[in-house]
Amino acid sequence: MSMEFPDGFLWGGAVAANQYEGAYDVDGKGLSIQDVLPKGGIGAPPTDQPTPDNLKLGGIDFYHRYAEDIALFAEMGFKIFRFSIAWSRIFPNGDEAEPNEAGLAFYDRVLDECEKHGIEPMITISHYETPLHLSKAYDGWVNRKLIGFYERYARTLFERYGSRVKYWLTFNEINSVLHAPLLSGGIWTPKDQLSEADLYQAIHHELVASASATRIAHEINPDLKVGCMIIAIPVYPLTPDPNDVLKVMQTDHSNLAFGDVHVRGRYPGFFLRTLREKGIELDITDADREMLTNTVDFVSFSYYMSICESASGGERGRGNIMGGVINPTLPASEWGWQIDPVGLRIVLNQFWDRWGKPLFIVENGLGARDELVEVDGVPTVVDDYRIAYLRDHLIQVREAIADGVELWGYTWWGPIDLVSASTAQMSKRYGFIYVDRNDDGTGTLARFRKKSFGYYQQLIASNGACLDS
Ligand code: BGP
Repeated sequence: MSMEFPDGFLWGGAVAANQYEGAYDVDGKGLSIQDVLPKGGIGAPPTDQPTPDNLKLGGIDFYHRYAEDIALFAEMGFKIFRFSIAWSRIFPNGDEAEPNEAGLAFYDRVLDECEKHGIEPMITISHYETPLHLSKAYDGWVNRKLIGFYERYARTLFERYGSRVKYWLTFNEINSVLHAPLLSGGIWTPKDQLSEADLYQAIHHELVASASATRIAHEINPDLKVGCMIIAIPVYPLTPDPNDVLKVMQTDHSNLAFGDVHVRGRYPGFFLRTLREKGIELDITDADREMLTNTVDFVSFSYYMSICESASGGERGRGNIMGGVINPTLPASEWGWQIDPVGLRIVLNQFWDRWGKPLFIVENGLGARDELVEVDGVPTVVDDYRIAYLRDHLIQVREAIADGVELWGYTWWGPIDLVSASTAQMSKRYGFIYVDRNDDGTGTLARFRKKSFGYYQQLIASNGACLDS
């Protein structure tokens, strides 16, 4: 059965400032937490200063090559381009009263290029790049003051770009703070020393800030569409044992709580139970409660994999931020992320059934090693594996649309190769565009179209119809 993607479906790609802009200290930019991660990966403790082995400092130099790169996105036919703003370009320390004009001007130039090519922008306000000063001096989102700094930053962006940018995301993968407190919550206290009370307080502050940004956006321009952004990860029981199913429900709850608050404007009962059982009394003011009622216009999410859960343990996967028990029925990428196209249809239905809000897939993709070869004298990558991944997932997306899910668009993660968030490698590539940069930092930064470039171009041009050919 073939079912169409809706007219106006927003096809495109997604990136994050800290993984591709480079120019980490240019035009008044302050340091972000990303700049001091050793080698740029997550897991190891941060260092005092940026070190040259951190590939994120140079990224793929989008800061200077944005016009060329956006032209390549336009050649693929992008309708939308999701990018994040580096908070520390706008407020270098995060707690200044006035923004850095040179930083704001850079994103004006990016938006000019998008407009030139008729590409709709989507901005992530905070994507794993808390200004370092906010992290070190305030312990990031543990501190209530972060709400005010974030509000000032968000207001600055809405006022400056609100007439040109309709789609906004408040925090990238907000539920990841449970697993990666520094990356996601800018929390400087090492994870093993962080109390659960402080972690949950930080979560509360982020949720209030997210709702506040939604309120400010709508006040400045009621047509703006503000969404939350969560990691979508279907959880399957390892066996039909009801205890495994219960474990699935509990894991689901800890992920879905974030969407629940954004959509319903209050904490779900199961979340309050968790706090009670942990003996945590959150500092929630009446004004906070009121603020949370500013709910989102849509729900966006990243989707890379599913996991299993079991009440009696089981072998846990490696490489993904959420952990989870390995599913014996699924293949995995070289980095251990289990590939599950049907899972995408399942979460689309789950979210639509649960929240009844329009959905947006803002990340999906395959990290793989690529080999640059010459075909007819032109350097390229024959990435049939990436094409298969894309096609298999979009077939399931189309099924979900046929199931009745309202879906606004799909942005592939990393349409141009960039530095991996979790491992800081260049060699974990997602792009339709190859970038000549290696894990040791060498390379010319030249861009080459991969085979998947042409495939995505056809997909967009046919509004998904070429999935059948
Ligand atoms: C998501 C992040 C992205 C991104 C992607 C792929 O969790 O929002 O920033 O990088 O995962 O992950 P990685 O780069 O680690 O392969």
